[in-house]
Order: sequence, then structure tokens, then C-alpha cells
Amino acid sequence: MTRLSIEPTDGPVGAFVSGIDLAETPDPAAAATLRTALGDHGVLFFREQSLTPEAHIAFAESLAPIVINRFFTPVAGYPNIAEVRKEADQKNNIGGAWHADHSYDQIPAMGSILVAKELPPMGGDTLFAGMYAAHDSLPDDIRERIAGLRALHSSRHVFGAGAAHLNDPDNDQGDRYGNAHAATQDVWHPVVIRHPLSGRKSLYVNPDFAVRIDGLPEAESDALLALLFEHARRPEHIYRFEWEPGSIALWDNRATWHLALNDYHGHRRLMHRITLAGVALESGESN
Ligand SMILES: O=C(O)CCC(=O)C(=O)O
Ligand SMILES: [Fe+2]
Repeated sequence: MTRLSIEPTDGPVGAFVSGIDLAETPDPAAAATLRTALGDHGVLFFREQSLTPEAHIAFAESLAPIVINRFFTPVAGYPNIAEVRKEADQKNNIGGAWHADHSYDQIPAMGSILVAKELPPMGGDTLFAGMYAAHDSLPDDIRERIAGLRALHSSRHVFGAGAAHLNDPDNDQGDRYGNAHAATQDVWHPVVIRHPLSGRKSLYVNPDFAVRIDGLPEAESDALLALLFEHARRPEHIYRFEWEPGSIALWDNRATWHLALNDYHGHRRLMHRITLAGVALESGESN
């Protein structure tokens, strides 16, 4: 039997896991090792896997309970698997701007397991940005300024009835999203969290969903968020993952952002995503 091995990427975030066949549900010891590695590296990549939807679900449940994304269209017959699909004749993709999934939830999802089903002949990579590195590399004065602040996260402008991009006649994402009426909750989270698995400080604001910093006039809040976003997406915080048939990415939304590159027009790309339940988030100031 090969042994589970975890090799950090040559970038600032992520690790490759080998020596495990995810078609067989990981036993509790292996699942615990994967969870710890996820907290440490932010995203885990697996190659040469072959997962049925049932095995995908069993793998997910070995790590955490599944949460259903209420805005994504599910895979037919599998209500707890979201379809991340772009057809050859579609222009827009899902997740094409920097974000952390579900940060608009009171108890945000831990992460997701994305399984490649059909890939374009080239392109369609996913970028991951490491939020431990983004936090730790901030100038001292900014780190001190944001410690203890809270930010408001919202899904209204992305998934809600009034979301500009969904009402844009040039945007062809309509069939992939639903439930706009569910995009009504907003939530405050610490700008810097203590990561629930690793205990490290992580920057927890993202460009898609963080809209306001508590206690600051709007212009100051906008400027501070813009500065944090600009800093976090610097190349030195990013790892670019190239998908191959059989690839799987398991990411942690509390330690990373991601962005799906939309550079394969004219080709289909189909992925299956299961989202894992998380825990309430604590401030980086807490012990
Ligand atoms: O398709 C991808 O690479 C990622 C899309 C995305 O943002 C997601 O599945 O959460
Ligand atoms: Fe996403």
C-alpha cells in the first residue's frame, strides 16, 4: 500500500496529496490527516482520481457535513452536488472573480471539493490566493489597523434579484443560478480571523462578498477594502492550478480565495462541487 504523502506546491499556498485513492472513502485517520493538511496549506490537490458522485459524497462526508449551495443548479439526481458548468457557447463562467465561497453565511462553509468532469483542451486553470500569507505580509501599520475590525459580507449584489450581472442582457449565466430570493442575509465577520483548524491569523475579506468595514465612513471603508484586496491578490500570494482529467481540488475558504480563469471560449468545462460545512469564525485577536 502506498502511503499518504503531502507535498507543498512550489507556490505560497497549497499542497499535492498522493498515495490515496479517493474512490475508497478515507478512514477516520486519513480524514483527520487531510483536514489538518487543509488547515495548514489552504488547498489540497489530488491527481489521477476517478470519483463517482456517490464516492464524491462519501469523501465529503468523511471530512465534514455537506452544505447545499442554495444559488447553484445541482447535478441531476444529486441535490447536494452543485454543477459548475460552462458550455461551449456560453461567455461567462462561475467564480470568475476573486472570492471565498459562502462568506455571506452566518456560519460560512469550510470549503469545497471540486472534481474535474470535462475539461477544455487548454486553459480553465483555477487561481488560489493564500490568506495567511496575505495577512502576514501586510505592513505593520495596516495589520494593527485591521486587528479587531469587522466587515459586512453580503450575497445580495451577487446572487440577489437586483444583482447587476444577472440582469445584464450580455450575461448568459441565467440557467446556472437560482433562488435569488434567498440572497437576503448579511453577516458581520472579523476582518482577521483565527483559522479554526490551524490557529493561524487569516485575512477574511474578499472582493465578491465583503462590502463594508464596521465603524468607518463609507469612503474610508471602501479605501481600506480596496487596499486589502489589492494586497491579497499580489502575485506572490497566488498559486495557479492546472487541471488534468482526474484532478480534484479541496480548498478551505477561510485560508484562501479562488478565481476560475475564463480563457477557453468555445469549449465546455464541467466540474462537480460539494461544499463542506464550517464553524462560526472567531477574531484573530482571540486565543
Ligand atoms: O471552476 C472553478 O475552477 C471554480 C469555480 C468556483 O468558484 C467554485 O466552484 O466555487
Ligand atoms: Fe467559488
